[in-house]
Amino acid sequence: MTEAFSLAGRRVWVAGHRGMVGSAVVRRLASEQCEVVTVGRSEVDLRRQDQVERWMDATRPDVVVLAAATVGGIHANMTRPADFIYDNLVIETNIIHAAHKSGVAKLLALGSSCIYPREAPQPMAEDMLLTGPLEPTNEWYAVAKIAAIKLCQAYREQYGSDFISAMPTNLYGPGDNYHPTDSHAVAALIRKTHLAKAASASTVEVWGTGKPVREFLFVDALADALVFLLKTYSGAGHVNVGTGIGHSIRELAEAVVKTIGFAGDFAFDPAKPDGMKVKIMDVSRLNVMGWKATTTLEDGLAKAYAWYLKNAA
Ligand code: GFB
Repeated sequence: MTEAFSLAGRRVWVAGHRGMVGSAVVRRLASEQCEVVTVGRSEVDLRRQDQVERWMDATRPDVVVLAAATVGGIHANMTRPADFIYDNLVIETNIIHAAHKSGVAKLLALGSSCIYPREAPQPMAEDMLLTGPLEPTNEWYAVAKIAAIKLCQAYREQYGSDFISAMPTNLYGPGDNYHPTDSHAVAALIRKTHLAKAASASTVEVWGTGKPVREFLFVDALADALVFLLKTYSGAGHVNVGTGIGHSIRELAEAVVKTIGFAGDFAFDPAKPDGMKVKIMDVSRLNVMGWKATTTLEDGLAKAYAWYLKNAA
């Protein structure tokens, strides 16, 4: 691997270090020769431009990983559209503009596979962006994340800033949010299956039909890919980060049940939304650059469940 950008001796601000992605990035950066800086919510509200700019002026990071975001699963996205569009737009705008003003050498913004059109051909390649209408169950979040890509491109074009963006697929792992309704599918199914087993229930509830197909990436693998991109990639185009492998929600639920050892059946609830029918990324661009996901769903789920048992059960 040729290193175009060295992290050695750099001060790296991980914005969103308490979240699942940010905390994985902090873990991964521990094996780099850099200084990691973070700031808590009580000190800096990232939705406040003055607070973000003051923090940047005082801290002067060389590198920013923009992992701060208001996130959630399909239900959270559908019920809190204003939070999802406002929080994310303003956080990205504040951080990216402050990074430009304080002369940050490299910034990496995080997006999501939901930026792609609802009817995009599968797997979805980077050039499918803005080729059609978005999936309505997450369009507010998607619009904000598309804006992040465009912000990076605009500052690159006008000021030559080395701002890049990466679009991860559906994520899971240590530090995930296990909220009963607002979590993503993996965390929700781990929690519900664990509780069903503990209660000796005969079924575990699965939202929707079980037919939608998703791609699941273990968050520590994502963190490794992000460090790889920071070191090796500079360009206007966003980069997909995933496994390229799709699983139906039924298959996911089966894998979770196997991990936890639950003997009951599934109770599908078709009144709950399925969301996008299929969402799989084309990750050939990242693979050609030299990074490939290696964690299997089985291994990743075992680690996620171990974290849940220790921290959230
Ligand atoms: O992970 P998830 O909430 O989000 O749901 P999306 C994925 C699929 O799992 C949907 C089904 O078809 C759900 O109906 N599912 C089954 C469940 N049981 C459950 C459950 O108990 N909880 C949840 N949450 N789902 C997200 C976007 O969409 O994708 C985010 O909402 C983000 O903004 C993320 O972009 C990547 O994959 O549908």
